[in-house]
Amino acid sequence: MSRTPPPQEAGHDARRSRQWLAGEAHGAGVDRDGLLELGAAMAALTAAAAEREPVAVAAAPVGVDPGTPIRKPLRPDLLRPLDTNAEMRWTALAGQGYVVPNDRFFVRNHTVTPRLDPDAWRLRLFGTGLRGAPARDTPVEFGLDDLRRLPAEESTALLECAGNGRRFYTDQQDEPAPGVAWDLGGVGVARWRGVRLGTVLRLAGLTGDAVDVMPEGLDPDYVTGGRNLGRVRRPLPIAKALDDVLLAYEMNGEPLPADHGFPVRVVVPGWIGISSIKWVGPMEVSATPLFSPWNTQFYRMFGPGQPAGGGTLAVQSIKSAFELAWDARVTVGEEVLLRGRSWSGAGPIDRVEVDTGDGWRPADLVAADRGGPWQRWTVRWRPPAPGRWVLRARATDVTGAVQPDRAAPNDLGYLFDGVVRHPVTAG
Ligand SMILES: Nc1nc2c(c(=O)[nH]1)N[C@H]1C(S)=C(S)[C@@H](COP(=O)(O)O)O[C@H]1N2
Ligand SMILES: [Mo]
Repeated sequence: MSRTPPPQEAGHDARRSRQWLAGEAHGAGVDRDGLLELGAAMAALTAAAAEREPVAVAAAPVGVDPGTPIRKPLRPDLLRPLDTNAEMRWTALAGQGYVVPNDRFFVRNHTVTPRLDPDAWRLRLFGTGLRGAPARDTPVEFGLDDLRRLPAEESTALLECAGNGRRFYTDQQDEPAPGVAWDLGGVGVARWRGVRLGTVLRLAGLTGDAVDVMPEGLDPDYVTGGRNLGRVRRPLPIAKALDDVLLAYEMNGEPLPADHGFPVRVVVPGWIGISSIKWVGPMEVSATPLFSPWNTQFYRMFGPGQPAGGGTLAVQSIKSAFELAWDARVTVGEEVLLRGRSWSGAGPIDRVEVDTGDGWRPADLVAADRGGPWQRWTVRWRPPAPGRWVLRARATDVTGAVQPDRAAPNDLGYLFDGVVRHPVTAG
């Protein structure tokens, strides 16, 4: 659990954007002229439309079984399927400990979970940010055993999709946003074990000139809106890559499950889920800024109040959720112990307040969780009368950020942080 403030990507991104616009950047699948022609607004619309379309899966490379979208059983009491994804049901956390067990951890797949042979698997580093600038087809390689021989580290980190809570832009604010209509279940905390990305980068010959690292997934190419955007990949600034990023091969004490990136994934604490590339294979380390559709077209902040060309998206927003069914039934006059969790990408949670209909009052924070990536809390409530009640929880993090009543919208519906109104019925 890192308490140092996460490196801010804004300055880096501004530089990266200038270079991109000046044509100084490269990157397969980044059609700069195409995107520039469209302009920021059009790019957002295209992305929006694309996200609504069913996913087309490109033909898998010979010898690779494209697999099914999600491999683990989707128990209806634990997970809710959403297209190629599945979100955790918050009731599935009731009575659980700090981490989310693997059987109920949310899955976000752009295409499908691939079947990879761990013996044949290699991490392949290349690019101008490494000594001798190895080419893509003559990379510095690490096998799974090589990584396991390096010093192992454990990190309890939160993973959350940038679109988590998106449905509340529609349901609470009447500001519909395209894309997967996540409730609040696109989030989880796990105990990850692996090797620091920084350790591997240095062994691979990292130079002082490196500015970006781009891990690339081995799942099938992402095809949307009639265009093949290539493999899922997103550049990571070198400062974050050398900070607290892990190449994980275990999740909650088990080998990384297939759906969560077996044999190895990237884990980028505090940052939007797309940074944490699963099934990582090739990894470009570059002395010039890198681009992909996942930091130019998707996972960027478009809309009013955002800079032309879109704003940076890196650190997750602040949220709270009750470990309770939507429209749960409670008994009039009988005390219930309401449980929930709050989290923020900017740092640990300092304070949580709950409103059960008669004003805000402090929730009791679970002491053992203080300083961690999320915070469990409880509040006692005796429903005073039959009928429909609305429960609300709002958190404050260590930076002083508080959940607002209304989230500031953006075209692609990322980073919802508003207070969610959770209905229950007392009878
Ligand atoms: N290779 C690859 N990595 C990926 C994705 C993907 O589709 N392919 N999805 C990303 C997104 S958008 C999120 S939110 C997280 C989800 O991780 P999980 O499925 O383990 O919960 O993985 C990220 N890494
Ligand atoms: Mo995501």
